[in-house]
Amino acid sequence: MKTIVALSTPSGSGAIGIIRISGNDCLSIASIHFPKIKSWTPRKAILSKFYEKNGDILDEVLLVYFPGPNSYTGEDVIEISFHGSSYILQSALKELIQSGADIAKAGEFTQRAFLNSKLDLVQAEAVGDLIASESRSAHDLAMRQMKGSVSIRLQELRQQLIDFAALIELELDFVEEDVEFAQRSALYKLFRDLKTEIEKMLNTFTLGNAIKNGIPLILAGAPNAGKSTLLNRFLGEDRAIVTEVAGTTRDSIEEKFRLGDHLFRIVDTAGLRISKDEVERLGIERSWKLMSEGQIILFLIDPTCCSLEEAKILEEEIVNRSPNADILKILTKSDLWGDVDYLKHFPNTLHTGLNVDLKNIQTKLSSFIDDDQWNGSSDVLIANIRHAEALNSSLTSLKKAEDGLNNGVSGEFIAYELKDALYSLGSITGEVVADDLLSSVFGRFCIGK
Ligand SMILES: Nc1nc2c(ncn2[C@@H]2O[C@H](COP(=O)(O)OP(=O)(O)OP(=O)(O)O)[C@@H](O)[C@H]2O)c(=O)[nH]1
Ligand SMILES: [Mg+2]
Repeated sequence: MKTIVALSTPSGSGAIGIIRISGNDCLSIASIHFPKIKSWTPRKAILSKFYEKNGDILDEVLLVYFPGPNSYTGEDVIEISFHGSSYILQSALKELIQSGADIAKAGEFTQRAFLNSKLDLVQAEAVGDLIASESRSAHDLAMRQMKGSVSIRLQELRQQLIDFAALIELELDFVEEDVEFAQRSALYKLFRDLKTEIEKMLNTFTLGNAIKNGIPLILAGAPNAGKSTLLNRFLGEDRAIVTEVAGTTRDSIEEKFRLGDHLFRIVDTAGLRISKDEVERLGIERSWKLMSEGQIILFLIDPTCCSLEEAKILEEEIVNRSPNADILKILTKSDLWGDVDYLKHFPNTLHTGLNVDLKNIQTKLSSFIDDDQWNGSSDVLIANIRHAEALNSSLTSLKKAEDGLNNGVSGEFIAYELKDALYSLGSITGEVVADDLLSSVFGRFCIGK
């Protein structure tokens, strides 16, 4: 394989910038630019000057040599810490390319690590997730996947299927003798167990995905309820326009913010009412759609202008249209309440108002996650859509095989479906790899990773 080179730190200037080289010719290429290094001691920081081909000194650097296979990629790797000037880094890259290295493609270092069995595909993807993590929980999730908890569980599932598939194949070889190596009752049990296990893993996807990409929160309620005000308070900036005009927000506004250990994706929406205004109507349609997809809806009610009856009607409609969402009611503008009679109809409801601390709402939001599988013993959390899709297709194959068994179809058919299920499970960790899989997985990485 060609030796590759890339800048592994962000581009632009910084205190240092690290260039990474990997491949068989790593040492011979580097030696051109470090003629003074006589002994490349492995895994020891070496201080040396980087020479351009014309003999000029470009920089004084610190470098580390990791001979393969004990390196990130499994190949010979050299990491060079330059002073972080974009001129120095671009010049060094140009020099190394002229000396024979190829510029690395996105994710190519990690792809090589995968090809050299340094990590499996789930772990490689976890490296990408770790780099992208924006909260403690997303970081923890990536670390768990890197440790291989998902991979180990998948390996166990696959092994059980492989053992059975082998027995069924054996039967096919002896079809004339009409022998049954794979006991049908055990096969039923295996299907049941595997299906339960895979369904359990799939059920963790909503949570895993929310932890990775942000827990979706939808701000909903009548116009003027104080939705945009609350959005701005969460973000700590004047992101959305706030006015006393009902119907200020038209288009939805989405932002991320971190609260405690978790990342949230909050969406401010157009206030819900019957409107003749075309733009506002479209905004309201969008609000309903978002709510039907949302996981947690913050339903804001302003008791000073929304009658009890109106509030109840709106609540009912929200519940009907978003049956799967958690709905958190919040009464707003507590500083204006005075003696509002209907507060007793909303006991223990959270509230906001001028100068009211958001602590209670924040605690409640965190509890949606903390009480869930996150803190539980479930080590295996699916957070990647690719993994969820593969689990789904293995489940479909297992169900087909089970139906086939019920209907007394031939061993050949069952063997075929088992192979399909095995293929889908194997594609998650990369034990079986379709042509376009690697480029789609590693293409999402940044260059130099
Ligand atoms: N006194 C008081 N006024 C508030 C409070 N929260 C919001 N307001 C005011 O209520 C009005 C409406 O607030 P917004 O945040 O724009 O309400 P909204 O729900 O986004 O309204 P639409 O975008 O029209 O749907 C503004 O004049 C705010 O200043 C509060 O806690 N106390
Ligand atoms: Mg608004």
